[in-house]
Amino acid sequence: MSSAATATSTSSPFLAACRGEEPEHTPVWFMRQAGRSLPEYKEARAGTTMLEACRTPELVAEITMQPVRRYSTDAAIFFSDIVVPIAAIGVDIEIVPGVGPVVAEPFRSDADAKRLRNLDPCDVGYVTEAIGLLTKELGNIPLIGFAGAPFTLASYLIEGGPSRDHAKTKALMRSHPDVWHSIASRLAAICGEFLRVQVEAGAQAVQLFDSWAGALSEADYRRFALPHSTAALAGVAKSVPRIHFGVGTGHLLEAMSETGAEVMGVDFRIPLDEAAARLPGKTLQGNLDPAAILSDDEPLLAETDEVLRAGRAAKGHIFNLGHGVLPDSDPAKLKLVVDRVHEQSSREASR
Ligand code: 1CP
Repeated sequence: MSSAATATSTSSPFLAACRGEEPEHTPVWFMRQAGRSLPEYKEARAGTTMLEACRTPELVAEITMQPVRRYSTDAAIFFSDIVVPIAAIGVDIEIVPGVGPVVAEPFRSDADAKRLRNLDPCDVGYVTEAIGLLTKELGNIPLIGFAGAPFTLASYLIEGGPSRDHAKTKALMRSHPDVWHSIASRLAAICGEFLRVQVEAGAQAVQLFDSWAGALSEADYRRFALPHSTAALAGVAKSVPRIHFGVGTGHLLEAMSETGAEVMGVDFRIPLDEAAARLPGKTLQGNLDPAAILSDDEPLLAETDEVLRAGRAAKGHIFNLGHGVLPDSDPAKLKLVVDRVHEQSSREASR
């Protein structure tokens, strides 16, 4: 690591909290802060498909910077998508506006599993290039790289697109566990490599999104998802802090933290003090209900304060939403939350 990178990491509240150290204020960033609700994002993206945008380094850098400039968040999240590495190895997958990822030929068999070849860093040279641009522009603000976890990615590949019940995925796991493990272990290798590429280019933390793992029972999670998520995160073990997050995963917190992630993301359904009691010594990230951003200022600020209060039970707390920013969110409300978190937690620290 260069001396510049070392100096950056020692002065970042986000990285201090990841390590369970006392930051000067509670760090805050928002999942899906880039894009979606920002008018400057819509302007920058106009006329470019999502995947084209992800392959254009200058545009990626610009969109990644937009929320940092507007909100003064303590971290940036790299503008990309969980399907980028899958498309990069030649799988025919598109991001359809208003729908999400759609796969031309859904995965069903062992022959399909073999379509998942290893990712070569050259396949995603635009990622390395974009992160190079960003580390210059971000200065003291750390960049979070990310990947989708094998279960969540496999669900898109097997269902063919977004799914509410993940029924085909669950049927394949049960009926053909060998095919399942073949698909998921190949995805783990791809995710691990994708995370490594981002870290080598300059990302100072990573987040593994297992957005849909909450659809599994704990027993199924342990059998079908945990080993593959653990393998994906092992790709960057000991180099940077690793955050792990899923939606509706209250019943899986302990199991998900067995992946070895240093930071556990908690969705809005579980109070942070309850999560802290179940995960002693872990830094927690979360967990304001994204819908709270759509409410009036008074209830929004009261809920923000409550998340800060509950977060004090954890070894370290990174303020975030309990899932991604909703598209109708008013950027002014997100700014209000960032300012409140900084103000309240600096006051607390100076007491
Ligand atoms: O802040 C950011 O927006 C950063 C970039 C980012 C991230 C972290 C995008 C851009 N996508 C993601 C991760 C992602 N993508 C996840 C994990 C996080 C989560 O749970 O929200 C998932 C599940 C996806 C898959 C995906 N991509 C969906 C969800 C579909 C479903 O199953 O319901 C959608 C709608 C996309 C497209 C997408 N990704 C990102 C953007 C800005 C968009 C919209 C594309 C557009 O504007 O056309």
